[in-house]
Amino acid sequence: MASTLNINTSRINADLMESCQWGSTPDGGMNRLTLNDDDRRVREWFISQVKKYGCTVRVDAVGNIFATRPGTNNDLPPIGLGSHLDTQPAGGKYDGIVGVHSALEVLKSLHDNKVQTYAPIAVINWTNEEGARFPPAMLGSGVWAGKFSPEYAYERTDLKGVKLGDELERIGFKGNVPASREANPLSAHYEVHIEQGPVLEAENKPIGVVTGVQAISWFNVELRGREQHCGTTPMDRRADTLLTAAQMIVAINGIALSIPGSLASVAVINSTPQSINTLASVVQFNIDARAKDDETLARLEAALEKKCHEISKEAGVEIRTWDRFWNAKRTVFNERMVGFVRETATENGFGNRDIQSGAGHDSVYTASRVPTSMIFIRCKGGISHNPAEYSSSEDIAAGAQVLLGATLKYDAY
Ligand code: HGY
Ligand code: MN
Ligand code: MN
Ligand code: MN
Repeated sequence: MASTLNINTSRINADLMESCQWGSTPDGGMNRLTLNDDDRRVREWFISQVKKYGCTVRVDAVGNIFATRPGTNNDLPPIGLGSHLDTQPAGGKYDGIVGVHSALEVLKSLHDNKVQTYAPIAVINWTNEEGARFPPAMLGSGVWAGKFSPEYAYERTDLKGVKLGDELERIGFKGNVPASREANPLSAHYEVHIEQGPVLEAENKPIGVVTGVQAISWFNVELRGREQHCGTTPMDRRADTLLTAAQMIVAINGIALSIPGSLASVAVINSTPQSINTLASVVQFNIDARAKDDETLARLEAALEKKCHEISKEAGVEIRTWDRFWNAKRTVFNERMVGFVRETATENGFGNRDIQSGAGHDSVYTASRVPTSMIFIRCKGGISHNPAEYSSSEDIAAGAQVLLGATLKYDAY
């Protein structure tokens, strides 16, 4: 039976629009890169909010923020309700942000109704989920889970050579609490997130019961040729580095199309010396490779590497770097946690559509340590990582309502 406790629809939507003032773009989207001044402002706003609702706040050594509301038994690790406030450079108002606001709304609803949970509740903002400024993605939750060291995170640099650790210091969010699950234990983790795909909208369902996340790898590739004069180097006697990269990008696309359940994308490319009449000597590009399971991803990775080396040999252009610098294994969420989401969604009349996530989330890393699952809400046209990203205020409310219900079910079991 649906919990009688209801979240406040107008409040969660007003809060979300308020917090999006930092980093909003004229086209209605968001550009709030992790640890920039807009991220600092929204972090400060978030902390002011949670303090008003009885939370103690801890900031860990990589800037993860844990806002903990006491329960009856504070010897228990809190139930984590988290997501991320950083966005893509051409992002939307909902990816990650909906999750933090859903957690915030659950906190406010519990507080307003004087409901004391048995376990404490921790509302969490994870640092650098997007990995857009400082690759790889999900870095803050990855450090918490022990996948990366804080030192590795501090050394990650953006395109201007700025280090993540220096930015944390600059904005005052390099916390004095160790960035570890031992220092910030959780008993479980729930995350609300927009689907970022077309399935729920196509089936006219507001809620998705997320059962897991596909496998992901990111590569850095650097090709080395030599500068050559565009006007004097005969077409049949070139080692054209940029052309070779283009041939690889086409091949990468073709290979992913040929392997069912896999995806591969190249969205970043740089070449030097960027002169109209000099053939490039160095080309660097990234590959985002994903697949429904680890075996398919391994097959995709091997095929990409083999084909690109063949192209390189044929072109006489060296592959100087072929570096898989990040891999997140396929994740299967905790059955019991998924069950509570499914029950709550059904009780509230939101359907109970099981769905696998194509996107990575902080819940991938929390799931490697504690029982975890996610709640998806429908988003318009499945658009995401785009200023036109949109979820309706009703669907945002539905996500928070399911989060509240599932959290109370987990707390009570
Ligand atoms: O890359 C992803 O899937 C996520 O947006 N970090
Ligand atoms: Mn996200
Ligand atoms: Mn994202
Ligand atoms: Mn090689």
